Amino acid sequence: MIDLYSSSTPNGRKISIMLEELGEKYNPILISLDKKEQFSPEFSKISPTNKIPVIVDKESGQIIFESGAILLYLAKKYNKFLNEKDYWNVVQWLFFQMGYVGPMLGQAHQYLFYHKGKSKFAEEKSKGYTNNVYEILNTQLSKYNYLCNEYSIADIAVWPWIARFNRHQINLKKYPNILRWYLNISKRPAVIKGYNIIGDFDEIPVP
Ligand SMILES: N[C@@H](CCC(=O)N[C@@H](CS)C(=O)NCC(=O)O)C(=O)O
Repeated sequence: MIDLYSSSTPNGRKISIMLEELGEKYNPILISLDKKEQFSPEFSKISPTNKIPVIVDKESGQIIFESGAILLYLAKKYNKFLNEKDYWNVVQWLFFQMGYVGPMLGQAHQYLFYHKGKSKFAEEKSKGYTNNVYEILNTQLSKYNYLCNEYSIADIAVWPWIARFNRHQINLKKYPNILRWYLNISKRPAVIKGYNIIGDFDEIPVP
């Protein structure tokens, strides 16, 4: 049994979607970011960064924070969504998500959505990075159905971020390859279920 400490955010949803895809039993535990529960002394013991998501694998005793590391751990443990022949391809796109997609789109949430109008400079910069993220993904998805041939942890890492396209001021119809990929993944039963496991209920956005 795995305990999943999480919330209804893109990084949190990656892991509930992965666990649903694996069909493994797990115990979802809400860490309310609104109530600042990420800073509680108990949660700090398993999350040195005071961020969700975190898993505790009761079977192995392993505790892991950082969603990319959690996805890798689960993929290795259950031998799924990280095909040996595409291993490094998947890992590089996973790292691209962790190092660029997440940070840049996370900033877009701040500058283009929550705090719009506060800094023209930050908004312009953020729009530039956001468009760049979408361009890169659209080009990659013009070559493959999924980011790396088959559905993998790279797709599971990126998809919940693209589900926030409205916050990025992005018209997904302008990125036809991302649109096809997004709608295709949106139909997966594990994605539909994993999207709303913990925290606020939210419809999967339809472009
Ligand atoms: N790189 C980390 C980022 C985790 C992260 O930023 N989590 C956010 C929610 S998506 C969080 O816990 N924020 C609370 C805070 O910053 O106080 C990961 O991918 O796990």
